[in-house]
Amino acid sequence: MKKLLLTGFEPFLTHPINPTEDIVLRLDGAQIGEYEVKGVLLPVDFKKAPVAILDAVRELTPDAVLSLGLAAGRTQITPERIAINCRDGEADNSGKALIDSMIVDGGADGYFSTLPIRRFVEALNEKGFPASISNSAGTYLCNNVMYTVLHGLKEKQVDIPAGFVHVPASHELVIDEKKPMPSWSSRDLLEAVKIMIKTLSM
Ligand code: PCA
Repeated sequence: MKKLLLTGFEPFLTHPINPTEDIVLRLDGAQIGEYEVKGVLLPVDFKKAPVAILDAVRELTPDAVLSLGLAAGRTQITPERIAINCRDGEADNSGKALIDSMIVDGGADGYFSTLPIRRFVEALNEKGFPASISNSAGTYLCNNVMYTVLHGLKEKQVDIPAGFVHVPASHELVIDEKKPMPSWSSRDLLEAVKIMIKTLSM
C-alpha cells in the first residue's frame, strides 16, 4: 500500500480546540483508497513545526503529504494553491511573533501545491460539501508548514503530491470558544478529508 502523511495542528491563539487534531488522530492507521494513513500532530511553533514535519517525511518516506489546518471564519473546505516564503503575524504557542521574516533565506518566493486541488474541490462538491480553492494560506504556521514541505521535497527532488488544506471551525470549537463563526460538524469535516484522500487514488 502507498503511504500518506496526514498532519494536523494543536490548538492555538484563542481557539481551545483544533478540529484538525481530531481528524488526524481518527485517521491514523486507516486505509483509504490506495493509501495507509500516518497521522502526525504538529505544534503551533515556528521553530518546532518545520522540524517535526520534515522528520516525519524522512521517517515515513510517504507517497503523498496532506497537511490540514484550521481557518476559523472560513465557510468551506479550502485546498491552498500556494505557499509563500514569509512569516508574519501573531505569536505562536511559545510566544514567538515574527514580522516580515523569510521561512528559507534565499528560498523560492513561493511553491504551488502539488496536490490535485481542482479535483479535490470537484469531488467534494459532487458529494455535497462546499469547497473552493484558496489563493492564500496566510503567513502563519499553516503557510510555513506547506512551504517547508514543498521546499524540502524540491531540494531532495522527490516528486510526490504534497500540500495543504484549510478547514472551517467545528461546532464543538464554536461552542467552547463562545464566539460566533461558521462551523461544520466533525463528522462532515472527517468525511471531507476522507474524500480528498480517496481522490488521490483516482
Ligand atoms: N491554523 C493556523 C496554524 C494552525 C492551524 O490549524 C494557520 O492557519 O496558520
